[in-house]
Amino acid sequence: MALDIEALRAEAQDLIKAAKDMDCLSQIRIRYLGRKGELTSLIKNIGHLPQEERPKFGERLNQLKLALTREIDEKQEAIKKLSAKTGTGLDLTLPGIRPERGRKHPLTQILEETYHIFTGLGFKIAEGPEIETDYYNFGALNFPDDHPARDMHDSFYLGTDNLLRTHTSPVQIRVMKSQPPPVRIIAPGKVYRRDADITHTPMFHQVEGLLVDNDVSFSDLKGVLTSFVHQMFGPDKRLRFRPSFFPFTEPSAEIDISCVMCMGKGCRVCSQSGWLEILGAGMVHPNVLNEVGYDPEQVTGFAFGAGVERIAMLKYGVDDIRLFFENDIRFLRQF
Ligand code: FA5
Repeated sequence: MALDIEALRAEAQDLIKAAKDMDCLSQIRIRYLGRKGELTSLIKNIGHLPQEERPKFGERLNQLKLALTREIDEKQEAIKKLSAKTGTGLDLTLPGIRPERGRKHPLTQILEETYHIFTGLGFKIAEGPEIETDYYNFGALNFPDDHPARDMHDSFYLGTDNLLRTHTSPVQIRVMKSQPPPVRIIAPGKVYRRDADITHTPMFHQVEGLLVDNDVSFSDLKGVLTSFVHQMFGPDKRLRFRPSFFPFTEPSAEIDISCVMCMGKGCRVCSQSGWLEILGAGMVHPNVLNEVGYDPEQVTGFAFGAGVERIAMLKYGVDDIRLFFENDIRFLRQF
C-alpha cells in the first residue's frame, strides 16, 4: 500500500507539471480526486486494512489529497495568468470589456434637426450631384461669365466644364426643371471651395431652401426663417435681415441671429456687434425663373442657403470649424 501511494503521488505530480491547459487539469482532478478517482478509491479501501494500520494510512492519504488539490489549484492559476499575458486562450473568469457606444456626429444631428423642422413646415427633401457642370452651378443661376466665384482659384474644377459644386443652389435649377410649380424643397449636401481657416473648410455642408408658388413674398421668407431659427436656437433669438447680393436672388439678404454667446450684448465671438451671420437668402431672380421655364408673371419664390457647420458652431459654441472633421473622440463624445 505504501508503495502504491508514492507511485500515485509521483505519477499525478508529473501529469500536473506537464498539463498545458484547463481541460487537461480538470481531467487530472477527475482521475485522482473525482468520486471514482484513483486516490478516492484508495481512501475507500482503508476499511480492508488491519485495524492498527488504518489511522496512519488514512493520514497519509489525506495529506496526499490536500497536496494534489493545492498543486492542481496552483497550476490552474499559473495557466490563467499565462493565457492573459500572451493573449492566447479564453479566460471566462475575467470581467468583460464594455463595447464603446457610438453616437451621431454633431453635423448629422444638426442636419437631422434641420430636416425635422423643415418637413414640419411642409418642405420635401431633394438632392443633386456633387460634381456639377458650369451651367447648373453658375450659368443657370444668373452668374455673369466674369464672376469671381467662377475663378479657378475659388473652385475645384474637373476639366473645363465640370467642377465640384460650390453651393447647393444648383439643386434649385434641377428641381424646377424637373417639375412645374409649386415647389417647396430643402436640399442638403456637401459643397466645395478653395477655402481654409478656422471658420472655413474646403468641404462643408449647406442646406438650400426653395419655395415657389403664386404670391410668395419676402414676408413668407421672413416667417419661415424665423420659425427655423426659433426651433433650432430657441424662441428668444432675434433675427436681422441685412441687404446683400447674390446673382440668383433679388432682393437678397444676409440673415444674422442675436449672438448665442452673449445674448446680443456684444462679445469676442460676435466682434462686439451682438449679431452672428447664419445664412444667405432672397427672392428668386426672374432670370432664374425664366431659365427653368417658369413664368415670373405667374409665380414668385424665395430661396435661402445656410452653412450647416456654421449652425453647429453657433448652437454648440464651437470656435474652430476644423474640429468637426478631425474625428477626435474627445471632441465628438461631448455631443
Ligand atoms: C451661398 O452659397 C448661396 N448659395 C446661399 C444662398 C442660397 C443665397 C439661396 C440666396 C439664396 P454663401 O457663399 O454666403 O452663399 O454661403 C452660405 C453659407 O455657407 C455662409 O453663410 C457660411 O455659413 C457657409 N460657408 C461659406 N463658405 C464656407 C466654408 N468654406 N466653410 C464653411 N462654411 C462656409
